[in-house]
Amino acid sequence: MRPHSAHWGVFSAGWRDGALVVRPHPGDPDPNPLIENFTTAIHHRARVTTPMVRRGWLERGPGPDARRGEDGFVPMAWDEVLDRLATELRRVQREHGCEAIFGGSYGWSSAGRFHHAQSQVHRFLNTTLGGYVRSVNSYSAGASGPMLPHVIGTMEEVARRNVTWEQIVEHTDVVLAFGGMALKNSRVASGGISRHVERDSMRAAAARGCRFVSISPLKSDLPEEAAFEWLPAVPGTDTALMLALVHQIVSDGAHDREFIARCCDGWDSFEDYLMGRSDGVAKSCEWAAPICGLPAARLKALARELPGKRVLVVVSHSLQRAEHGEQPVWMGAVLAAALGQPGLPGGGYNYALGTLAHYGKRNNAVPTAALPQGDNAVKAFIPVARISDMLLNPGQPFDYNGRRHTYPHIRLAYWAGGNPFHHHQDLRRLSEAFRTLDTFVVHEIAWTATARHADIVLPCTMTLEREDIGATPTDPLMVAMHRICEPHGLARDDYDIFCDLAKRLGGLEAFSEGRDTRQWLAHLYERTRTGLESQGLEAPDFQSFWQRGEITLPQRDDDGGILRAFRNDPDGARLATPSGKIQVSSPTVAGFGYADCPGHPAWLPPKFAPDTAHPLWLVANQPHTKLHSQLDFGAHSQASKRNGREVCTMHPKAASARGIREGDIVRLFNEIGACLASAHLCADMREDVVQLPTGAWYDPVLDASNRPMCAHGNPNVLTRDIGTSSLAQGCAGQLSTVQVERFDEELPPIRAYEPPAAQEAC
Ligand SMILES: Nc1nc2c(c(=O)[nH]1)N[C@H]1C(S)=C(S)[C@@H](COP(=O)(O)OP(=O)(O)OC[C@H]3O[C@@H](n4cnc5c(=O)[nH]c(N)nc54)[C@H](O)[C@@H]3O)O[C@H]1N2
Ligand SMILES: Nc1nc2c(c(=O)[nH]1)N[C@H]1C(S)=C(S)[C@@H](COP(=O)(O)OP(=O)(O)OC[C@H]3O[C@@H](n4cnc5c(=O)[nH]c(N)nc54)[C@H](O)[C@@H]3O)O[C@H]1N2
Ligand SMILES: [Mo]
Repeated sequence: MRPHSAHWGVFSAGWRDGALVVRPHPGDPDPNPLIENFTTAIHHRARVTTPMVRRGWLERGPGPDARRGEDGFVPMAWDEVLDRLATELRRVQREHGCEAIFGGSYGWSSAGRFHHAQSQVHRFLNTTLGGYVRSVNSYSAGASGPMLPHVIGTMEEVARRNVTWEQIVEHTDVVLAFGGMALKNSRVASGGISRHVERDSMRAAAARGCRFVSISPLKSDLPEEAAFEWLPAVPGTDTALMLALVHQIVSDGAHDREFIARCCDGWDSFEDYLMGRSDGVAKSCEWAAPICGLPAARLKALARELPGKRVLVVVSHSLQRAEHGEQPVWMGAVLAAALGQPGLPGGGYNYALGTLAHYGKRNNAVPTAALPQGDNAVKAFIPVARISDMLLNPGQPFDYNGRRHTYPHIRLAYWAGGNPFHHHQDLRRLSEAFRTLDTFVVHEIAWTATARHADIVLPCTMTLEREDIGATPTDPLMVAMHRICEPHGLARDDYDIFCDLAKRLGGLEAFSEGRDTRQWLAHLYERTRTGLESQGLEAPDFQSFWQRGEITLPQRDDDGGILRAFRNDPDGARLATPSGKIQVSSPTVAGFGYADCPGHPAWLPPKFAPDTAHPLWLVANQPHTKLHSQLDFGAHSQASKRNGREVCTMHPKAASARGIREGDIVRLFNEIGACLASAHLCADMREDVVQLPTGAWYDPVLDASNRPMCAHGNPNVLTRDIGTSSLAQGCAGQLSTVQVERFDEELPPIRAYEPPAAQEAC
């Protein structure tokens, strides 16, 4: 057994009687079952075994093509495919400049820090061609990333260097968890996670008397260990609920005036809005109750339990992955400020705590490995979730964070380490968008829908087939990720593919700096070693680290980050906002003049809410059996499917009104698209919600009436490709509106994992 690491846990792996066996790290108190997905994935038929070129591209050359996604593929030897790709990269650069190359290439790829595919592709494009059109922000935090710095501080500070689980166990009286804190989510961290502490921390806090309140459409968003109270609010209405709590607290005169005067800016104009002095609508509990679908008395009672307590407000990533997603992120900070809590141990506002294992943790006191990406000479960029808009609207303007920009005209897109047919919305529109390209290049381990839409598919190794370093700044264990098996088929490391391409483009030295993989690992490890050495700690050399398989890094004191420092000394440790204080209102944001993101947090009713045609909310959240779409074909993910389909969960009353029983195959649909799923009935959820997680591989087919649908259950055929607002333009894929009906036609087979048959060129 040898050590290895994934975004979902540290483990060791080896072969027993011809089968791959994985064992969680012995120090992990609550291991993540997702590691089981590896056991059957490694040689699965869905793996890409050889370089492939789309037949239409080969026969007619680069150019827009409606057959992308449906065409056949021709296998090609590595040397020939890399020659052709190098020639095409040069052509695009010569004819259109690097502004025509999209290398934004979003995606999580795998945990090793050297083979981090996004860093590899960015470094390659920077060092060999001079740059590429990039993307900013993430699908995780598309709205909060740009919003939080206007209000309180960067995402990193507010999410990652703030309240710890240790503080919650010791100090917190009430955790208000908007969007819950589901263990399925906090089991994951990019770069790896060695100890899953969330379950035990919640249990210990609850045992001490800490009260957890989960505001979420699904009861399953907090574990039993938290012994929580559940407020099943209507999706997308958290801002109204928070406004009502603050309205009640202010009406009772229970807000912390001293903290507000000392640490906040712009309270008065917000209070005018809150109390209805500026718009004639008091944001009272009676006002919010019908919006949120909760009794006013319950909201009032909750508001009255908060003043004087150590209260922690948590807003999950999911809340901001929706129309007007900026508002709950801002309002969460204002709620905590009204209670005077920011900066207190275990109190205040910790955006996103519980949504990933990065948050609620101490930070390492030494740096960990990261591959430098080089300099990008191209200035053009897009907010990451505007990919289809960019490809479909070259030359058109778009708003972002107070400025107006223009979409570049992209001819070539280069993707490594991500699956846009997992992460993006309105997948049929995305298909159309990729068809506008001259050339689409994808490095993949498996035949995802993204690979199927590519012109050039290059098979890359998966993590178990190569050596790497697993590390993240919020986990003390740095892991020597040993190779567990040989590459599948002709797969090669992303790094080696880029080296061979760089050589053809005359940029090998700049890209590789003359190092092979082992030499890079030793080079990247050196930063950590010197960090240890400079603190007088044991600083093993690379060979010793590699032989030991892991090393435990020192961590910083639990000092409460910028918010504690600011609370203790508002003048000396000003926040990085324009006023140096918490911006309850923001003249900067008001100055942008966006109707969809005004100058203080506000309730903005969604444009897309349930109606008679689509009466149910769709909650398209993270899957509990995999990370995104990764290893969807693996054992653990497959075991949760029924009839090969993804499972959607709905309330028994919503089901019986539609003649749907447990296990029936249903069709979910709206004006965007449709998909099949197997229905699971559950009373612990709102009646007006159907939940279908992301992650099932896109499997487009036509039904008996020739209407397109996904046979497998990918919810992104149902989500709208709209930005959260003109400010952040983030992904709004968490919520949609749908109708559901029993599907009585003959079931189409699932073909998502069948590789395209190798064809001969004509
Ligand atoms: N409707 C809806 N949509 C969502 C969300 C939602 O809540 N609702 N959530 C969003 C969020 S938060 C996120 S982060 C995104 C996630 O979206 P992605 O990060 O794009 O999803 P992954 O499935 O992790 O994609 C990683 C891909 O990299 C491949 N890969 C793995 N290792 C390697 C490697 O070493 N090299 C290369 N070249 N490839 C590799 C995997 O096979 C996989 O296809 O989805 C977003 N989409
Ligand atoms: N197992 C697993 N864990 C993961 C991931 C994964 O793919 N698989 N992905 C990881 C990544 S990249 C990220 S960014 C995080 C994402 O973290 P999140 O985005 O927070 O995770 P989700 O599961 O999408 O959403 C959490 C819960 O929010 C609730 N919710 C949805 N809409 C609303 C709303 O309007 N109001 C309220 N109050 N609640 C709402 C849903 O019931 C949902 O279960 O998860 C990480 N963890
Ligand atoms: Mo994410």
